[in-house]
Amino acid sequence: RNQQGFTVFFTGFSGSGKSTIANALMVKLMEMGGRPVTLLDGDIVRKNLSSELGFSKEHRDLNIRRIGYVASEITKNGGIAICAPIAPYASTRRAVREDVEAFGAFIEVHVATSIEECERRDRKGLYKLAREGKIKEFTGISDPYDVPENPELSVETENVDVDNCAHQVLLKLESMGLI
Ligand code: GGZ
Repeated sequence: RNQQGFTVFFTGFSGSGKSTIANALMVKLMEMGGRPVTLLDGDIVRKNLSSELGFSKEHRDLNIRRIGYVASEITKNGGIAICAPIAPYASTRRAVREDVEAFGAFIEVHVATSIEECERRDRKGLYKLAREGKIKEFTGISDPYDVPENPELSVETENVDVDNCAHQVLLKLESMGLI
């Protein structure tokens, strides 16, 4: 039985469904028992680890590197880390991958829900504020997002429900021999 630690790293727009899928995945992995599961969700990390940071490239990179450091420690100790930040920069995602792969597996999951759909949903009203210029540097509206080129998995929540997305991640982990 494989006891190697690993990190599942979700990336995608605000409102793409990252947190919801990450939570569903966490529940499924916890139900399986065995290794401890730690969720590093975007807004929770920003509240607890990165409260002084904004959304410039420098600050986003710092935020993501902190998440990567914590995930790599969890992975090193044989645990499961689930991360769900936007992580818009490919180079930063690559750096985190390298940090984690020193100790275990890294599974990048692109939550590829389109910006049009995220803006249409606008669950928190942030896209409206971004369009009005009341939030600056908003990812997908006035700030860049590098589309992942070689993620281990790509899912979307326009035509597929959250539970199905989480199940796809489980299948990928199984095929990689991690669970
Ligand atoms: C993007 C922003 C911004 C800007 C505030 N751009 O839906 P949310 O609200 O809960 O998710 C978004 C969250 C993004 O934080 P992350 O730590 O995931 O971003 S990054 O990985 O780039 O560091 C959104 C909210 O914070 N938010 N301002 N300008 N999202």
